[in-house]
Amino acid sequence: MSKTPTPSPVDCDALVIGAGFAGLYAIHKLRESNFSVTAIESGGDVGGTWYWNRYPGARCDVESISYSYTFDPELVENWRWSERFASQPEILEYARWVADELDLRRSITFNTRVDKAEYDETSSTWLVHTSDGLQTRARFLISAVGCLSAESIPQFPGLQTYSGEVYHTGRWPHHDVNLTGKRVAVIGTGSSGIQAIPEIAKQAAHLTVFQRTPNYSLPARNRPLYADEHADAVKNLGKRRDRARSCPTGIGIGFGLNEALSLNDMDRRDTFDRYWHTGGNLFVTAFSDLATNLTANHEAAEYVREKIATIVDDPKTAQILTPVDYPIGAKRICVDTDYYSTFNSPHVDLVDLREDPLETITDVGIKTEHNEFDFDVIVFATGYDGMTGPLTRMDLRGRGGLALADKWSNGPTNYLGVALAEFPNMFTITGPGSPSVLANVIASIEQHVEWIVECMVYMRRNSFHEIETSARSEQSWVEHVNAIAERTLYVHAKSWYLGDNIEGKTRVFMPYAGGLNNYREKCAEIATANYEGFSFAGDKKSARSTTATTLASS
Ligand code: N01
Repeated sequence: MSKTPTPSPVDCDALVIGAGFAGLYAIHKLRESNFSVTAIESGGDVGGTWYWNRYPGARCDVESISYSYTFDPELVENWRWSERFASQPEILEYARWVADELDLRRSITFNTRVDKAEYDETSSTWLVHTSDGLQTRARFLISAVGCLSAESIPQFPGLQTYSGEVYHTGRWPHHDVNLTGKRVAVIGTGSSGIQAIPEIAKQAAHLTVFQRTPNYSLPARNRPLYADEHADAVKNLGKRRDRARSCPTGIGIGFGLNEALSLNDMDRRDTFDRYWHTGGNLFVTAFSDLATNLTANHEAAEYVREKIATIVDDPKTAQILTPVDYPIGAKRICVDTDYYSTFNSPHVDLVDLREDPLETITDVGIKTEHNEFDFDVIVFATGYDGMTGPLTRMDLRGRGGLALADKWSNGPTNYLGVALAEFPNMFTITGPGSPSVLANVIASIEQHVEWIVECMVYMRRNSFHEIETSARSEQSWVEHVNAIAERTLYVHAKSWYLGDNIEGKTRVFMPYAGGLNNYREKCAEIATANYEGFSFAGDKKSARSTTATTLASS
């Protein structure tokens, strides 16, 4: 990387922001296609979300065999997962191993943040300013910052006065956190809280959980991964990849064929029983219509509500833990090990913030409307400024100095979730508007990286030096994304998918809910049509300027 303040022409073809799973594959694919690449990573190592999320109990809710790269058979063969659902340390180890196997580290600058990146219209390049005081000029800016890397701690009054230990699940310290014998508070009962609470309860002298919205959680039923499962995954990689690519979830398993109400009560219950006992989040795919039909969804929700009532001893606690006012799966479904039963322990209490709202953090703990609590430790499991936060927290500036945060003040306009008007030569891996978090994110990443690099190869072949989408293409795509979301039950809950968890954030459904398979096809069609909806500039002076007017109707 150059150390001159305004280097010219370019220091690298592509600057990749982030060295998590998206960044690692982007580096590899770009190098394989003979593009020079530099990656900037704020963490001290690769792994992204799995580098930062070290809270007790952190674990993936996608099965490890599916939560793996598929682009290289040798990687599949030579890495052996130990459990059905991998723990954070093992996933981090996997990311490190991949980085070493593919010799990726030499392209990455660690412990460095991208503070600002500005598009230089005269040279069609990005000038990227990093926290080490350096500047790098790149033809392409590729964001691989993930959807859930901008942690959020709500600005509770008194937060600064608290004298005890404070942790956020998404920024858990790298040193051992000893909770033994301590009075611990956990605020938040999303996926992170639900995983952390049973583990924290094992250590703490007393644990108090502050819950605003109860969540539906399904048992993981984690277990060792058997040798024959690994062998099968290696042997059938091609078939698995084809299946994953042709289904909405990106894991090769689609929704059940039957509609929930087409079965009688007993058969429907048998099906739910089967999924419940198998474990994992596929419960919400048991029937074809659980994500779209409120009546069908009600049956699944009732089933889980009954389970909560049977697991939790105290009826009042069970009632507080039971979600009643939104459909199952409308917020991201949680997967747990012993979550509900943890509340049967005498040293674990639950505070219902809907009945007893949190008023302030005090110097020694938390004050609610009706109670005061002293704590040695407060754990914020309060989530993230999802999807847009990781991008808007950097000072990204497109044409004419347009700030991304301003462009997105009314929601994240985008084309295909991968490109933005006024931000030429910039690609967003798993950006808002793409399936990302609604599918197996590794499959989403692979599809995006391959599409982006193919597009760059196309540009090189045609001597184009600039690609940009248009406001019309964005509008057409965003309308399409919204229309699909409206047909689902996602819009029936308050969630980070809609930005509800961040004060002042415009409420827009951000991911693409039409399925990774359909999305993949759409992206491929657009590429085949010479990148319909994009315009190019370059030596051949044959820039196309087309719009994606057909998308909304397709
Ligand atoms: O965050 P969340 P998360 N006062 O936003 C509460 C992925 N993930 O870190 O629901 C009081 O889901 C908030 O309450 P409410 C996964 O995609 C995956 O848990 O807004 N409470 C909620 O209970 C997941 O969806 C894995 O009413 C407040 C909690 O904090 C995503 O990350 C593991 C509050 C936040 O829940 C985010 O999960 C972990 C306030 N002011 C995460 N503000 C796996 O793979 C927020 N809350 C398993």
